[in-house]
Formats: sequence, C-alpha cells, structure tokens
Amino acid sequence: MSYFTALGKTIGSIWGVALYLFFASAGASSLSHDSLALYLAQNKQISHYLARAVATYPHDPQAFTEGLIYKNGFLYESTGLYGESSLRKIDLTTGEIVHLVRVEDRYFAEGLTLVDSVLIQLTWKSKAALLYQVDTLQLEKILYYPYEGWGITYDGSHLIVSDGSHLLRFLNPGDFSLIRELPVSSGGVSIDQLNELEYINGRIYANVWHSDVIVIVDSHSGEVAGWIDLAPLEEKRTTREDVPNGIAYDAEEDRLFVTGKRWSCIYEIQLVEVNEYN
Ligand SMILES: [Ca+2]
Repeated sequence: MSYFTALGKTIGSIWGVALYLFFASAGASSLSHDSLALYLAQNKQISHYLARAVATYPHDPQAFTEGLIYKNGFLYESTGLYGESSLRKIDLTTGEIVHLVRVEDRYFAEGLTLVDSVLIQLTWKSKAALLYQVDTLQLEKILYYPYEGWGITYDGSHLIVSDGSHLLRFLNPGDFSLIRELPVSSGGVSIDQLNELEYINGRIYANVWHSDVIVIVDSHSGEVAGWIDLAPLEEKRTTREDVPNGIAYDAEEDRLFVTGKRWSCIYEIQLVEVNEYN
C-alpha cells in the first residue's frame, strides 16, 4: 500500500465515521443520495460490488421503467407516467416488444411481479394493483391496497412491496393483507427511497431512487448485507430522472439483468467484489 493510498484510506475512514456520527447524533432517518454510496463504502462488514456488464440487449429508450422481471426467455416490463403507462412482454435477445398493453391514462404504473401465472402491476397513487394472465396479458382483476405503489417482488410465499420509504411490507398475495413490515437499515441508519425490487436467493435487491445504488437486504433482519454500485455501466443519464430502476433475475441460468428509465440497453451484469487493497 502506498503512502497516498494509506492516507486516502485514513481520510476515508475518518470521513465515514464522521458521517455516521453526524447522522446518528442528528437522529436523521436517512442519508442524502449523494452520501449514500460514500456511507455504504465505509462499512467493511458488508459486501461492496461493482456492476460489470457481460452482455447488453436493446431496450426501448422511451420506456420509463418501473418494474422488470424475467421468465422463460422474456422480460416483462412495467412502464410509468400518466398517459404513457404500459405492460410489455419483451424478447430479451432482440429487444422486440412482442406484446404491449396500454394501461388506462388515470394510472401511473409502477412495480411488476409474477405469482404463479398472474402478473401483478402496481400503480403509484391509485392504490390499485392490476392483475393479468401472464400468457395473454389479459387484465383480469384489480385489487386495492392502502399504500403508494413503488416496487414489488415475490418470495414464493408473500409479495414484498416498497412505497418509497425505508419500509418493505410483506403482503398476502391473495388479498394484499399485511403480514409484516421490514424496516431497512445499515449500521443504524435507515435506507429509504427503496424502489424497484427483486427477490434473489433469500435477499431483496432494491434500487435506491435517484442513486446508482442497489442495496442487498437480508429479508429477515432488514439489515443491508451488501450493495451494488451501478456507476460503472456505460449508460449515461441525460436527465435527473433517467435513473437505474429495473432488476430482473433468471434463476435457471443465474443471470442478473438491470436497466433504467429511458435507458437504451438492458445489461446482464456480474458482481465484482471490491477488494480493499485494489
Ligand atoms: Ca424486479
């Protein structure tokens, strides 16, 4: 380790401790987006990964991505905004939208998940979840729930939903009744603005809105077990809203996909753990 590397690490450690003490003493419930990655990077107890693109696939650059899942060679995507919301079935390899269902103009579509043969699409402020048959994308039912809808995923037993706060809620998939709440934190500091979700092998991957961070959350404790920095991906934002907001997982081939709002690519990524001495 060079002198400057050592000096940098020392300054970094002091800064990390100072950040922690500041937020702890202020009783702040969360970190600003700019300081989130800095704060997480100081915690050597949690895994820090950089996203490395191993494949890229086309993505509609007009798609305001709010939810993304993978099933049998296809991606299913929910796009947002009033008057532009949609549900899409996309051929992963070609990027071709093989089926697009427009969502009523009164809804701002949000997260998307699959429970057995039913796609569940949240809406932002309407408190309505739209249920479709996955084979036909036929809208079959609307369920109502009392929260803002942001992200949604499924752990095989329960829905897990976010509402932009630090709370994840586990819901009964049949009637959306509340099973339990899971506050998400790291080192005593709440991590809020949790958005798009994906449940992978016992952990909940969550995009933190307006950041390049995906936090990997222990689904029992709510503690952040690791985090992914998406900044190395080539996609460049053109506006503040063109943020990462799509996580999909192919369990059969262990492939992880990410994209973002109005991104022109979907990335298959590998997670490269940051070595302290690199
Ligand atoms: Ca997802």
